[in-house]
Amino acid sequence: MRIAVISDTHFGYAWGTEREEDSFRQAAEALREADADIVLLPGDIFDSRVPKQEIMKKAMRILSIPLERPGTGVVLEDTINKDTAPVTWRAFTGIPVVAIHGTHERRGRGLANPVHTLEAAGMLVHLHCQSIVLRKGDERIALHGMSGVPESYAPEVLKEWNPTPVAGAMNILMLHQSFKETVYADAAYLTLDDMPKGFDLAINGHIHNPKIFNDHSFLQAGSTVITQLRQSETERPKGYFVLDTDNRTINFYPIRAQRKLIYLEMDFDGTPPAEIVEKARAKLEESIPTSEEFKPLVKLKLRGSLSKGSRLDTTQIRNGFDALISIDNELTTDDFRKKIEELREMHRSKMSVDEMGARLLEGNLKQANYAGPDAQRLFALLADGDIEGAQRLVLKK
Ligand SMILES: [Mn+2]
Repeated sequence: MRIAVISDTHFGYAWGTEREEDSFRQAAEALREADADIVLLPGDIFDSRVPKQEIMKKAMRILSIPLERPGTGVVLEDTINKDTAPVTWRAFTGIPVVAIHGTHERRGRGLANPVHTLEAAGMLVHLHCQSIVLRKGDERIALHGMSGVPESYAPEVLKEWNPTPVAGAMNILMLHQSFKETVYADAAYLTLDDMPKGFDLAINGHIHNPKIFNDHSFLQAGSTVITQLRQSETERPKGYFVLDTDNRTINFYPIRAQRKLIYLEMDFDGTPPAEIVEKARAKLEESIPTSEEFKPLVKLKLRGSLSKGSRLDTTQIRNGFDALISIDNELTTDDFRKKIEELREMHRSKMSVDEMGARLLEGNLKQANYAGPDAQRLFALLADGDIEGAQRLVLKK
């Protein structure tokens, strides 16, 4: 059997912007072209838990694509922990779609999320701590799904669910969580070692860059659309995977109709704004490809410092290019840097908060060429909330 894994489609991402079609177009290509008997959607199908009806309508049209394709003879054999009644529908007329919901769709207990709604419409099978067994000829695939839960609950929910592999079937576990091996450790509670034993493959949504771990036993499915302009997103184009159960291979298929992402970083050191604008525009000029079908996405990160007392207007950098440019202005001015240094120095010398405040006030008054009363006394009055006393002191001068 061939099983397509199409994750984190984020329907409705960037709605109302120039990129509002991206999520739909890219998922549609994957669903139209994936050569598969079953489609798996490991969560974040939608970008929000209560999508607008316009988004719902577009998503339902696109998720009808597999149902309208010629059937491949996959039938439902069994369900575990799940009512069989809703699983007899048109979800099995074409290529069956089996989904879990993710972090972006999760709602409180008792509330319906959009993946529940699609299941009620007969468009897919939704799993949460549930399993179904599908059969094609004499080949059986057991799909076990745990939808996204808050990270800190994940180990407990998984333990309590305690899924058991089905004998005589290939067993696939679907999740939508962070794992210590795949993200910064403090955002994750699960490790790859927490995966229950006896499963042939775990498929995880949630993390947007695709990757295969542990000798093909753990698949990080990635997303079909760019939602964060990170450097890691430039490593591979967006796409989907197809698992072939005959030879146990997992292949990646890039989506053609997608924007190029260009990630640029530039460093400056006390540079005047006019020079930064000129250099940044030259850099964009050489980096942005021309004659792309879709306007490229550009992330430009500016680091270091501006010349003293100056300000940078980033629209002067961005204007006139045929690309969607987002500028991260991390430039500091020397004045600002000096302030930070001062605060650090005060912190190092273990000054009390009062002392630090008085010292800062003194510095600021001096900088403003203020020849008023003693800053220490003024600060003491302000710290006590004696505004009138402070006013009197200032006006006495
Ligand atoms: Mn996601």
